[in-house]
Amino acid sequence: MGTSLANSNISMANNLEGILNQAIEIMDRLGSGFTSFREKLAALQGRLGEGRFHLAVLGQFKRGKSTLLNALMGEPLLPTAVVPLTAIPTFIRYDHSKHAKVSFLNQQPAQECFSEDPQELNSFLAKYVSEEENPQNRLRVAFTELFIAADILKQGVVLIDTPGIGSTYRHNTETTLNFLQQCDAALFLLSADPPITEAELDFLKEALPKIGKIFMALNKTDYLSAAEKEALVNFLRKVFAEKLDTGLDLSILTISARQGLEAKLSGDLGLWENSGLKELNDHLINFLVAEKNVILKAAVMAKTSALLADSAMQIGLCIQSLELPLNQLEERLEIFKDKLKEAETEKQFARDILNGDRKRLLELLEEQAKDLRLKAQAHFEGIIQQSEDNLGQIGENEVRKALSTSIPAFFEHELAAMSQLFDTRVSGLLQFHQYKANDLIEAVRSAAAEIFEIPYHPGERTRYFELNPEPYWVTHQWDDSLSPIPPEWIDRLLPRRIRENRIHRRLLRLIHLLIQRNVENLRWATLQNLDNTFRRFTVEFDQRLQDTINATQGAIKTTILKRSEQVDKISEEIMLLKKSATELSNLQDLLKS
Ligand SMILES: Nc1nc2c(ncn2[C@@H]2O[C@H](COP(=O)(O)OP(=O)(O)O)[C@@H](O)[C@H]2O)c(=O)[nH]1
Ligand SMILES: [Mg+2]
Repeated sequence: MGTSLANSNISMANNLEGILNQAIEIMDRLGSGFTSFREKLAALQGRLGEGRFHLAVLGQFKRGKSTLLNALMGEPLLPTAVVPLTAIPTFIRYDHSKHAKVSFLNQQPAQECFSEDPQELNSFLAKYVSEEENPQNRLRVAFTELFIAADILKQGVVLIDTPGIGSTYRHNTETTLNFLQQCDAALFLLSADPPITEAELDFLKEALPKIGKIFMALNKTDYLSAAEKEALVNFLRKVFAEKLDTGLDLSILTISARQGLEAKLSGDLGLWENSGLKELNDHLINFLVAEKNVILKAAVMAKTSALLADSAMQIGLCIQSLELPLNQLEERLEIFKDKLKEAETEKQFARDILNGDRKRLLELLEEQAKDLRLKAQAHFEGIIQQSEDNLGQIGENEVRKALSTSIPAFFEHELAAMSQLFDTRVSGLLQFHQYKANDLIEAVRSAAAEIFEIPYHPGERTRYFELNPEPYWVTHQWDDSLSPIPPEWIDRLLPRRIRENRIHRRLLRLIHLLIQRNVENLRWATLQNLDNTFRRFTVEFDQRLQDTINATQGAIKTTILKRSEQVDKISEEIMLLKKSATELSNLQDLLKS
């Protein structure tokens, strides 16, 4: 056995992946007491590999979004030149086997199509996403996915073909906005025909404050001269500067998605560059992904560092347990157990406060639901009133139609407001509880360090708990089942005033029913969300505390068992532990540099 502890024979890696690899190797060597560290380090390794980046492509119908995405993938997989169903996004993800998948709003199982032929996948998707083949989304599609091993997706980029903005239904815009908030960046596509519309400007006004990063590209420049391109870009810049008074980056890439796709299909590098897609691809994607990776790396690094510190402490404990006289060791173990009992009481106390907070949030939810019922009542009664004013009488079917179109818009908006309110409240609360939880865990660790006289490394204090790691598409089905009905025969026989009263009462009952159902939908969804979040938090906290306790107690107990072994075996063990401790501390230094 070598004795030079300082010159560890491991060649030090200088990147995070390398540090993680070596740390895992060290844990492997240390054996059974360190498997939980090994698992966590391996999980971090996995996370580093799959940090996804969500880029949404936005723009009005026919700007060339699907063509552009096809060009970036290098194959005509997405249907183009179709009237799109504006409520359905397509997520494009990396996968070795090329296929498309359709998920539905109801419980119906997802449909998949595996094929190497782009045309086949294209036709499969067209069946679900085009107005022609799936009028008014009769098939109840929620979203579609495309899986392909395209280079651009390799680094974890997820491309999203979004519903066209500025469409007939206002609530689609709302849905898009809610969704965008969780994307990493957006590419807004314009084209010459006409360069920009009111609807697009309105959308941008609302979207800009919500999206972290937005890039502009002018598409279909293949039929423009250089002078025309320049004039258009200048015009757009001027419009943006005037109408969108934000600190918007006004650079606008000029591209031709059609040429880009041609170039990819024929392998014509010159055309690829000319089409502007090379620049878009390289600059936008590489730059953004690099930036995201920096953030992800920082988070993984902080967690790695905390794990290394934890394992170093555990090694210290193992060494102490081998070196201290047995009776002293057992005495200290008893003292530590008392500390753990205190921690258990503290934990219970924290749990009670958490439950109280949860209960108050649920009460708030009930209040919100009550207010929403009243608000909805006023809103929809207003619609009846307006219709009566316009027609001079009650047109039952007109009112039903008006209600049916305004329901999704109204509730989509309320859903966004409600989510925002609860997100803010929940994250504020959990931040506080996170802080308490960290304190408690640190108390256990520092008690262990003190009692067993080992160096104390404070653990990571940043947030462990993360809300919403993936953007989700809001796929609520609002109940607007209001098909026109024939008036009841009896209505016709009644005098006008009585007839109108009957219809009025019928409409009020209908409103009442619809409000009950839709508010209940919303209340239920929020309740589930709250419950899940709190449950996850509690489970995660318990796990961390238990891990900390197990690490400490477990290390000592397993080491005590080893003390019955022969003296030279014990000293070999101590040697291994000390060597590993040095290696870990070197890795720590590397992480910090
Ligand atoms: N000339 C020209 N036409 C394009 C270009 N990109 C898309 N188009 C055409 O514009 C139409 C709409 O494209 P599509 O990708 O379906 O637009 P989307 O509705 O925004 O997804 C199709 O007929 C495309 O062929 C381009 O760069 N140049
Ligand atoms: Mg499209």
